Amino acid sequence: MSVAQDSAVAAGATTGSGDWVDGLFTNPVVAGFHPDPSVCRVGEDYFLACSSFEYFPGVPIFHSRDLVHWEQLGNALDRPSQLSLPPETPSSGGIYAPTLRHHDGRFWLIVTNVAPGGGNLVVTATDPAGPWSEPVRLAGIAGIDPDLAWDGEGRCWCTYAGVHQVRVDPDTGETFGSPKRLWSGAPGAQAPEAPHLYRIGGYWYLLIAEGGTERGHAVSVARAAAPDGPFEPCPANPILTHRGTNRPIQNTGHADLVQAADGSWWMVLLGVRPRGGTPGWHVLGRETFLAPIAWVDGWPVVGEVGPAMAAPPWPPQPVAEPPLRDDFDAERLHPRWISVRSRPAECWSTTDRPGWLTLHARGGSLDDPDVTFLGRRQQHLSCRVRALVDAGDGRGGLAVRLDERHHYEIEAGDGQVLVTARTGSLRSTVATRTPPAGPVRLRIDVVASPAESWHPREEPDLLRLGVEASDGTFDVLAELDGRYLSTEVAGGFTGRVIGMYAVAGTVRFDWFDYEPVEAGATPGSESAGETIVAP
Ligand code: 6LW
Repeated sequence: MSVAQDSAVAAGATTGSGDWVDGLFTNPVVAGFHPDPSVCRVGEDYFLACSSFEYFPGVPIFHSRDLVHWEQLGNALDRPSQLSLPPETPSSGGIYAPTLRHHDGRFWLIVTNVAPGGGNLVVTATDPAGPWSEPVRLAGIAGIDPDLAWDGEGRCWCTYAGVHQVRVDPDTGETFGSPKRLWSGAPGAQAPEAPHLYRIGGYWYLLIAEGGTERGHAVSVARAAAPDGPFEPCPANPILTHRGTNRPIQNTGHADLVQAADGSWWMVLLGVRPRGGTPGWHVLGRETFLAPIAWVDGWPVVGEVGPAMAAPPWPPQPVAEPPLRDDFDAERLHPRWISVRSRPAECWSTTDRPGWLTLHARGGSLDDPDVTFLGRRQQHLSCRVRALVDAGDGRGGLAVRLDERHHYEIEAGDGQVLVTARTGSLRSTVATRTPPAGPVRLRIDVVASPAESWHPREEPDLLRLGVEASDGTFDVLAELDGRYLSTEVAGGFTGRVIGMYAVAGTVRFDWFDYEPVEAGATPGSESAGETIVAP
């Protein structure tokens, strides 16, 4: 790797969105748990949607003008009437892969809610920032990963995992005829899914994922003269996979294509960044990556998806980075804040004590499906999170959550601060402290292991949980191995979410800081040359 690439990689690691330095852009372009990307273009504007599983609101929607810098506009499913995730919804259930399209003056989003009473849902909007419509349910489709494509006669085809297809009326949810099996990728390959259907030139192209969303993940393509086949597989399939390689980005698959305004073609896809020894643990979930597409003999060709790649041939259009500190002065919350399954209005407020976020416990703990929790995705391999917490009327604090069975937290209340770790069936209080009276600054530092692991059992990262004094001194109560909050240990489709919670009474938060730390720097260890990256 050249020096230029090195510096681009380092710069890219500092933002949740992609970066663009010296003619290179950095991957991922949407960091943290943002899987199953679907993309469309309207004029010079690109829009992107991702899956969101058990979190509310659901389906984050992003905007970009250069495909590299993305800004979150909102969430398509942000009202309880659109998104029901009852307590029986398991973690990694709920909202699976969406498809986002623009057709006939409207944005269309189709998605599966894999929750009791869910199903395949279509919502529409004229403004992708919202509001999105109430959902229309497609009762005739029993499968995940639905796609919508319209043909020249205005007929709408819904193609979904399997790979199956049926004609639909997305306005009413009606299906016409029986679903038909189209193509299933390589014979014997597991999980043919994530289909997207496009009319490009004289052909209909069917892009799918196969091999499962883990290390065997791949992208394959077939084409036909008609939207319902018969499909001819590309002789070069799979057109993308990183399986069996030592590339830093793994699990590449679940892709979508978009043609840029200048006529060039691009792919968005999911991938992961494992760290540590073997088998490699990814802790941020599946993230969104970008890669250029070439067309050769009528087939799309995509090369290796790298952490730094040649930038598109148009000028960069950076987006405003959200501030490091959320001080809860505004009544509304930034759309990046997500809660577990629901966010009842009576459980949170920014006006109760103006300038503070007030959380009211509602019975459940972090081990339960109905905890009062407000968090954001961890988007950087190394980062520092802190909050000023007033637990005078309750118990709560800061948590790093993968699911109900995998979370670390530092909690204030009853005149004490304690660190608790839940990994699988084991739950343990790791450390306690008696802080001075009054609001307390809780802090969690996530410190990534080096990209090249020196030991086969090395952890992907370390999490330091503790209390910060007003002069910044960090009293570390516990240092915990990050592998237990990874997908390879916990399973599932999500990634880490870091946030605030209340498990008893009322807990108030004056502010919440999330600071990316450059790869190689050591947060919390000033002597080791700490680098906090400005927004
Ligand atoms: C999604 C499937 C997949 O529905 O994982 O990676 C599933 N691909 O297509 C959950 O995101």
